Amino acid sequence: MSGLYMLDYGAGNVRSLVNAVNRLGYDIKFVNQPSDILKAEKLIFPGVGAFGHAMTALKQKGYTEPLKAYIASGRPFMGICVGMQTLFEGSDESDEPGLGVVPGKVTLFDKKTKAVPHMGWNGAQLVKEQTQIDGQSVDYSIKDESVYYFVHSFAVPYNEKLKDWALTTTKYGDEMFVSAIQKGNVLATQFHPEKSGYAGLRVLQSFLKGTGIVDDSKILTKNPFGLTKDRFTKRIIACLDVRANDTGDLVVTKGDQYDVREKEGDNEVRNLGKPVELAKRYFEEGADEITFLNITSFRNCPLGDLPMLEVLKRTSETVFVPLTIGGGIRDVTDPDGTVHPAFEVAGEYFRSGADKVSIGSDAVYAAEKYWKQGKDGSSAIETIAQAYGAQAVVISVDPRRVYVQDPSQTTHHVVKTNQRGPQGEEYCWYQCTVMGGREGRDLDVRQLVVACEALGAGEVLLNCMDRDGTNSGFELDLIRDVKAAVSIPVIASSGAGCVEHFEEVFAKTNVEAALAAGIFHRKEVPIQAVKDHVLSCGVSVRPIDNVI
Ligand code: 1PR
Repeated sequence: MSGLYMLDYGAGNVRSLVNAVNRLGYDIKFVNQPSDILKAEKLIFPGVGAFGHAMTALKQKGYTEPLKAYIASGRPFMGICVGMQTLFEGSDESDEPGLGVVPGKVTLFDKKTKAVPHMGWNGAQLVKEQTQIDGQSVDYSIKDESVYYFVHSFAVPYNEKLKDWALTTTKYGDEMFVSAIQKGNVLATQFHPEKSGYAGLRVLQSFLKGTGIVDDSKILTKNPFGLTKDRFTKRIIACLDVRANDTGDLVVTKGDQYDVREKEGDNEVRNLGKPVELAKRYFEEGADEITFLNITSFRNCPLGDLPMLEVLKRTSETVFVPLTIGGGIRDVTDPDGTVHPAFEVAGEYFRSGADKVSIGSDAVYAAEKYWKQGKDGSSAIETIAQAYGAQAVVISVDPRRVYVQDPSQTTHHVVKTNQRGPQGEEYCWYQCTVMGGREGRDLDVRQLVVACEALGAGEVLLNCMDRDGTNSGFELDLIRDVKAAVSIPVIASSGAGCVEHFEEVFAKTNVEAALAAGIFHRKEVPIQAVKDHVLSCGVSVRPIDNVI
């Protein structure tokens, strides 16, 4: 197919979609000017970031009218995420009007009843059925038994007026929203097919292979009430700490309480494999997300030479679940003195295939500043979230316990801990560190996460230095405390040693995801075993799927 085009307005990770389309055996061209839209035979619009930003960008590039004309012409159109939302009349996220192709307005999820953004894997209940098969199948290979990757804070609540448009509905906590629409030549999904593993690739393939046009007269609609269940799953994440070893090769390493050198022999950096290969293996084995942490990012490196850019580019060719990159997301100065703001650094990563960036040290500095002087819009968290959306900004927390005999001995937020201190202390506060744990700061984790949520972060990756690499289980006191302090999703990290630790963290805290490194790298516990075990304990997880 020579007329397949993608409408990109430069707001994020479209590389993954291009890679997914290529993986399915198709070439796709970018729309570079308004006339390209009118030339297209099939058009995909993957919106990323904020609704207002998307609509303004369409307007500035002169795409709005050609896009409406294209859709009205009856040629196949597929919108993804914000690319679906822009089809509506407007959004609570912005005063900019939408394209108005579909009636209704996009609204914000209720944060009081659940973590927002809705970030993770959830079902898509089909509410349309075809009475007769010919040409394009109405369901575009979306299956009731599959789950798909969502990441959004705004959605379109289902109502009767959308009956003709709603293809699937999804329940998140107490709210039911339209998760895919379809009518005639228009298909759009709130979820990301290019990030939804093989289940998502099948949806994309169905659009690419088929006519992209459905005869609406042959469709039966179903009432979604009672049919749509909340099938939001807990995520299992594989984390790859990456650095150069002593001979300069980029390797996946893993520390014990952040010390990544072998304890015996030549004290080499522990080498547990190659980043791109390991990421691919974890994707095939069922990881719901992959996180790369560049753990020596505090060393200066020119922006263009960042070794992780290449790792991401290659990984995103074969891995179709969300990719997070951390380490060095801050203002960077090249040897020639050129300063690249964190926002630009993050942009490079998004264009290379990252879906989220994770900010460690810089988040601590931003929180310290926030508590002194409030928000001024200049932090990396704020600037990146503003352009790419809160869901693209994770904060990576590297805390360690500081024991006190009595809460009155510190001004910091104290937790009664199950892990008594060396002098039998029953209390501790969790101290934030920077530069991979090398420096402790006068800031506790609660101060950090509250400030970062206020600045616009969309997720917390919660490590614990005392647990890292110990295989002794997750730091439950810390996790519960952070969950109680924020409404954004939290990933529990550090200490996983066996499948029961995942059962425990999901049973005893309400975290959205659990991450592990060492046990996966050393092949001690397969991802499948983790999923099988927690599923047998009643925890919903994404089924492992490895064929298109
Ligand atoms: O400060 O924004 O440049 O980010 C640096 C990033 O690198 C931070 O996210 C920080 O956590 C990470 N980092 C720095 N030094 C180390 C180190 O290990 N020496 N790794 C490091 C942190 C911890 C986890 C680990 C879990 C699970 N690694 O990510 O994967 O603890 O491990 P386990 O399952 O084996 O227990 P910036």
